Amino acid sequence: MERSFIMIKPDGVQRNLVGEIIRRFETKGFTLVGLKLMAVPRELAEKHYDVHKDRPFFSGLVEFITSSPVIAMVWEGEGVVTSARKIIGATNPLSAELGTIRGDYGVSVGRNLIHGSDAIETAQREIKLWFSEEELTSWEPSIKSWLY
Ligand code: RTP
Ligand code: MG
Repeated sequence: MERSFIMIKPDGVQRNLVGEIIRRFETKGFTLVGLKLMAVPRELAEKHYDVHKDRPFFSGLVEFITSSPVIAMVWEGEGVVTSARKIIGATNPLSAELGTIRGDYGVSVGRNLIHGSDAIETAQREIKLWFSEEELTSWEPSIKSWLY
C-alpha cells in the first residue's frame, strides 16, 4: 500500500496545530502507520532537504527545522502522496487555496507548517530516512466487530 512521509514543522507544533493537521488526514480516510515527536538532528535535516542544498534558503531551512521539535508521521492509503500534497496546499501559503492546511493557517513560505513527500520514490526515501521498520505498524480496522 502507498505511503507518504508527512512532517509537522516547528511552527505547526508551536502554533498548536498538531491535532487539526492530524484530523485532516484522518477524516480524509488515510491510515496512520507511524508517529513521533522529535528534535531533528542537523545531519538528518540536511539529508532530508539534500535536494535544496545549493538553494539560498537551504541553511535557513535547516536552521528552522532543527530549532524545535517536529511531528514525523507516515500515512498510508491509495494515492496518499498526491492527495497529501493537495491537503497541504501550495508551498507559499499566500498562493495556497483556502481549504488547504497552508492556505488556511500559513503565513509565509519559510513558515509553511508542514512537509509532504512530493512523489512515491521520494516518500520511500524519506520514510527510510526518518523511521526504522519497527516504528511502522500496518493495521486493519476491527471497528465493524466493535459496533452494532
Ligand atoms: P516541503 O518540501 O517542505 O513539503 O515543501 P514543498 O515541497 O512545497 O517546497 P520545496 O520546494 O520542496 O521547498 C522546501 C521548503 O523550503 C522552504 N522554502 N523557502 N524562497 C524561499 O525562501 C523558500 N522556498 C522554499 C519552504 O519552507 C519549503 O516548504
Ligand atoms: Mg518539497
